[in-house]
Amino acid sequence: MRLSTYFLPTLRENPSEAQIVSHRLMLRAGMVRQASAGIYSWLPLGFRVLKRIEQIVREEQDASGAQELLMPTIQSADLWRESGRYDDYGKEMLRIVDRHERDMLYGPTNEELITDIFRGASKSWRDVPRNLYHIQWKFRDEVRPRFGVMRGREFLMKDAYSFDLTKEDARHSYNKMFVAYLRTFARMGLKAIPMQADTGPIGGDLSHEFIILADTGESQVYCDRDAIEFDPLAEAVDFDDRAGVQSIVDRWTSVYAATDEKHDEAAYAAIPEGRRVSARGIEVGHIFYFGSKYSKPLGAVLAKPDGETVPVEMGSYGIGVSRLVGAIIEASHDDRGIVWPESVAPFRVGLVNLRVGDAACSEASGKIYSALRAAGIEVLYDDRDESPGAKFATMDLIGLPWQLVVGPRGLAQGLVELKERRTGAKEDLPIDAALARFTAA
Ligand code: 5CA
Repeated sequence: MRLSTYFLPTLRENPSEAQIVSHRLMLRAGMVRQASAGIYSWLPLGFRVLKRIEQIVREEQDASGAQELLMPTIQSADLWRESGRYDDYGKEMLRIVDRHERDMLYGPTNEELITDIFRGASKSWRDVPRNLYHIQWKFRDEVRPRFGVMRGREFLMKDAYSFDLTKEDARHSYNKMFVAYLRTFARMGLKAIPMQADTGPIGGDLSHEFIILADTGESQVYCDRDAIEFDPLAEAVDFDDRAGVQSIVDRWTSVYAATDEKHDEAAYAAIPEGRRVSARGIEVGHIFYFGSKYSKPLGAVLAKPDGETVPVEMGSYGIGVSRLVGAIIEASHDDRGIVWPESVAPFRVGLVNLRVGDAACSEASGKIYSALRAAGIEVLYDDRDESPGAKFATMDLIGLPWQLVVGPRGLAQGLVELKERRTGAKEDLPIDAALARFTAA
């Protein structure tokens, strides 16, 4: 992509409405634009990041055995009347009346709709286990939408729903999501800690929030420092191995970690003092086991092998896909801007032509640009006629992992500069060697 033609409305000044760094940087880097309170348009740069995050979420859901489908954003109120949540959900639900005076709503979550889909198609123990998920926009009319995409009214969520015959099977489904979540967040460069949590309007009695520690987080959380040290990607996971999956969950849950609502002072005090962490946290995912809370009222039952029918055992599992964009920035930025982990970066390389009027610089830059593109490397080429200072500032602000700088002085010796955004480390390299850093297998 050539920056001269790219829609990247960056801002020099800090927007006054943004209170936290991720919101400031997302606005300054031209990633999003507010459409109305808590509702955002995703501009090209932000949309790229959102798609990359979504793809990691999808890959890990699929690897765990979940199956993707797509449910609508608009739902009928009747289903929510069946479960009893239509009145309970209160003002957070956006209620809509269609032209035939039918009550509709913009989905804040999908337990009812997925249970309706399942009950129509599944009748016996042979039809489970299933885990169905989608990645779809939600609407919650939050009283105080704030912090940009972190607490929006419209936001993108991955929500999965598991269906099982027995409590033990349902527990395995829960455990699989638990482990898939650990892997998902680790792949984004985040340290997300599973913490015992309250279940709120979703319900149930077993629940974990996945929390990343950040000063700007909205939740107060407590944990043992050991919880921060595990590496979920250190070993491969066989999701069909019940005992293996359970042992991973056990390892995490044996270490104290809880949100404010579930905090246990005595258990916390028992942690050696040097390992106690009391911090602010951002909730990036939340998983629930709620048994038959929805299947009972909605009549989603399964016939057991002996013919007896029982309500299906369910859990639901959410990830805040759009919130993650902000959360990753909270976890990874510096004074000059965003520092994207490679796995979610909107482009891998920023190519900077320092002197656009110079024939040699433009020719060399053009060649590098073509070579990178031919190798399938995503590159944003700054071919604008701007000062070097402005170009460096833009690249640092938008935070691409690598910058390749082509200037007249280096080029006279056949060299370009490769800079790593995270460390600031710079290296002068012959063009071929610089290209080989990205194209070598
Ligand atoms: N049905 C369940 C699980 S699928 C559910 O809705 N869970 S939730 O309410 O905890 O939401 C799941 C995730 O969505 C949260 O962990 C959070 O990361 C994200 N989320 C929730 N509310 C917002 C919001 N207002 N703005 C951005 N992300 C949000």
